[in-house]
Amino acid sequence: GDAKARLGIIGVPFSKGQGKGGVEKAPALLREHGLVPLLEQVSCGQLEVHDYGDLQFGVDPIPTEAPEYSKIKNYGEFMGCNKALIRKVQQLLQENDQFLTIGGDHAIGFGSVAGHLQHTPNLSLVWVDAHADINLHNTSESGNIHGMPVSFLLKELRVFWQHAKLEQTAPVCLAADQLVYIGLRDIDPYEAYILNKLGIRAFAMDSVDKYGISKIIERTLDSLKPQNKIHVSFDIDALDKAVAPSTGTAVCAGLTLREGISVVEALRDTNRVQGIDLVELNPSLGNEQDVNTTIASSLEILKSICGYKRSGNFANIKMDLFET
Ligand code: 6HN
Ligand code: MN
Ligand code: MN
Ligand code: MN
Repeated sequence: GDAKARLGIIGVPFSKGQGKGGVEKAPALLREHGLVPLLEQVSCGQLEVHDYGDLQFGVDPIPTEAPEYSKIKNYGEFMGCNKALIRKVQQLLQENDQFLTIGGDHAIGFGSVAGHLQHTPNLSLVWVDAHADINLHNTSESGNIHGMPVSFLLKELRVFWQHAKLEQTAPVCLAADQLVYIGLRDIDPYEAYILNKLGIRAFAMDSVDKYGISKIIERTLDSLKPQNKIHVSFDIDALDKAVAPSTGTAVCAGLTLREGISVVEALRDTNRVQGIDLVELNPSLGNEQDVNTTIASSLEILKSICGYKRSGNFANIKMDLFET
């Protein structure tokens, strides 16, 4: 059969992008729930999973020429973690065909996608989330940097982050026309302004309701350059509270688990998904059943991205039953 594809996993127990503790426990918890053997099983032996453990990271200083960054909560922690992640993702891609980053909060979406871009400049990004995470330091109402990672990635918004010296840490950036959002339903006014101004494709929940998820998936795939690799950044709060209650910024009326699975199955079937994030699972929120439900949903999403087929999979069976 085909050579096995290699998937590298990195845990990023970072929680300083927002105010709630607990989200840093998700990588260890998903491992405890058998993440690694599960992903090897569902891919019917097609995937060789390498767990690189948890990222080690430090704190960067706030640039002295940018006093306005001190309005952002934990900028130094954010930059320290993401610089380490940018390097680590490049290592993962040298040693594997695909990588999975497990958060932590969504602030790590910057380092995960930026690291990916430095290895593979021809990249498209699908951001599955209730939120747009595209605030600037001067538009954020909360000061929480998990609401800003996308703005660090886009070429069109670099001018607003001059003091972050991104040309040193992440010179390759993303063009706004290679970003697609799915699942949005809680967009800040300035975020809506930015999305509109840059003409970013954003399929909010009203579009999902109006056209159905299969149409949204079709339009998503149509808008990505067919030669590009794909990064899927999946914020578990994209899913409805009923299936993902244990998350820090839950919003009602989200994607059903089936809609979430449909999205990642379709992306997976392009064979172009090279980077994946699963973020914002917070086991300190909700009761035991909430936590178990959210873990189960997270694992279903990851299973599907990694090759689980609801229609069955006989790619790697050993016995040819109808032979002779
Ligand atoms: N997330 N737009 C809000 C903010 O604080 O900027 C919410 C951000 C949520 C971020 O869910 O990854
Ligand atoms: Mn490579
Ligand atoms: Mn997010
Ligand atoms: Mn979110």
